[in-house]
Amino acid sequence: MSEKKQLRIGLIGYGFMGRTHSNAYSQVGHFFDSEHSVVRQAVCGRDEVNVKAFAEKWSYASYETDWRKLVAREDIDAVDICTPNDSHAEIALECVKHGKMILCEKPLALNGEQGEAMVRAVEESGLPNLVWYNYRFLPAVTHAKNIVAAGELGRIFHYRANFLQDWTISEELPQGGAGLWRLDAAAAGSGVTGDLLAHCIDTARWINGDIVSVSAMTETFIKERVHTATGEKQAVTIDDACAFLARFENGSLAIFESTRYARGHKALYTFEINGEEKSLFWDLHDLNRLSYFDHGVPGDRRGWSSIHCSDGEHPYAGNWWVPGLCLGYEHSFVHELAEFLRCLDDPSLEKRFPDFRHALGTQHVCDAVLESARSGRWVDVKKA
Ligand code: SOE
Repeated sequence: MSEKKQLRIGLIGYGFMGRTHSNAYSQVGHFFDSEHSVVRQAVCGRDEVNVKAFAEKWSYASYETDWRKLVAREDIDAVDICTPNDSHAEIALECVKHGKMILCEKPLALNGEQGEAMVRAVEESGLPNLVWYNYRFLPAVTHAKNIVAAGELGRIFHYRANFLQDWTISEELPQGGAGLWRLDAAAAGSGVTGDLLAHCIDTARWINGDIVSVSAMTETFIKERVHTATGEKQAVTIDDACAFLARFENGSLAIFESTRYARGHKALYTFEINGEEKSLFWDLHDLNRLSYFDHGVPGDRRGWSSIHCSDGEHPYAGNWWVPGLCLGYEHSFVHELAEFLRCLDDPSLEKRFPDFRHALGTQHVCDAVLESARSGRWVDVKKA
């Protein structure tokens, strides 16, 4: 048996995202070839009973209750930051000091200023780095990217995306604490803009290029919620909903919308792109399908078709089961990790995953969106 290089992971934070990443660590070696084997070396969380139970359930070799200890450990090669957004920058900068590669949950940081410091640090160190914008790596989404990159759509006119949820409509829902930190701007940075629109923006920039300017509106529908830290009602400082118009560098126009108040929608992420020759549409609730319209087909046969991206020729699909069988949400994380390993094996290869600098570009769009909503004006997006 050939000796593989080990990539020993230290995971900090083990909530919902900790589980998706741990699943990727456990699966990737079974389905993707690499010179590296991923080792679940340690997991870190403040509650010893819970973190120990997580380590056992997900086969981590050890656990820590102090993240600084984990980052300093000699037997850790890469740190996965799965904590709330307000700690990403501090942990990432500490990782750089200790020479650790970093895999960071999205969004990169609370804002562009923090993001810039993170990018400077990782780029000066030369350490490999990744941000978990996972949706890019679903076969149908990567297929859309490849079709657009091949120039098949011709001139692109429009991009539109939505990410709709409904889980915060109740006034009784508190803000802050485990599971609910996304409702507290101090921990999250923003509401739907950084949490949900950041995904839409990442995919859009990847497929359709840079966004140059935005005009946004936001709303906070529930003005006060009990904070779990104090037990008192406090002002809600996140955006509950956000919609914005955007101009892309390629001249196309966009409209983006996100809310946690779209009753009936749990995670309806959709995007559509309209070109002169073709249009594409994708829907997270039917994630294996890419809807495809080709104006080149004779008029009497022309119409939207639905490509089930599960054939051996579709991105990533051939690494899994036999043609026609479905993949799910969790596979997107496995694919992103596989792309990271591919570049670790051969750093001269072109990166197909978002690194800190790509994620900073998305962070700058989010900042511009929030500034536009505050000022009521169009705002130019800073380049990353
Ligand atoms: C919020 O509900 C959330 O879990 C986001 O934080 C994730 O990034 C998104 O993929 C699903 O929704």
